[in-house]
Amino acid sequence: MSSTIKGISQSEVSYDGSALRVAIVHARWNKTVIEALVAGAVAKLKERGVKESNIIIESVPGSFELPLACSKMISGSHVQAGSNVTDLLGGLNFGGAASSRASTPAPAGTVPMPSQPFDAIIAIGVLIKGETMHFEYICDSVSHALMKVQLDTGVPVIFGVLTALNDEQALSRAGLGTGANKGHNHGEDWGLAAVEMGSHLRRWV
Ligand code: DLZ
Repeated sequence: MSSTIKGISQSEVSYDGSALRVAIVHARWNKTVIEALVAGAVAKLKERGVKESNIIIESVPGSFELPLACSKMISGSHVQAGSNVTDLLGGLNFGGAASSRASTPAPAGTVPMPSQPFDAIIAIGVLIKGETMHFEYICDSVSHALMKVQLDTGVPVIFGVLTALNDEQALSRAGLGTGANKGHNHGEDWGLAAVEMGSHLRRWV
């Protein structure tokens, strides 16, 4: 029996992601936790049928950069991945689950080909409180800005930003805690939320 009433109830509908195109934008701060969260999100996207070639992963330095990156990726998603975005990272390990990284800039003069816009975008960051007010300012501005991006663009932005008071909280929310605090990988929930919201959006427009 569960010891808490918290948490999402599973949808009665098993949403089909096979026609969806989903972007993941992740920050690079707190790499161990980020890797687990991105891997969890990718695993659930694939489980729901999203094609590997339709999962575009991009990175930015820190969580503060997530809103602009989401905004630009959404507005640029009418051009093919690889033609207008550059992978800022490379090198993170998503346990073999990594999908298309937009890593190859198009040759100069190439006319971008139209492609399917994103049905949803998952913004993943891990903010861990330090000694100053930095944490509060970034948590507040990033959450408001990500909400603004989704309302302004009409594309679901899944809020994958952990706002943890310490390392242990962050680790257990990625399923990386120890013993009874192992926790649950919230990245999996974000992958499912992206498929559900992307599917809704196709019905609602
Ligand atoms: C500067 C900073 C600090 C102190 N902590 C974090 C953090 O815990 N998580 C995170 O994603 N980013 C952090 N950053 C970086 C900022 O988000 C941002 O990248 C820089 O201030 C540059 O704009």
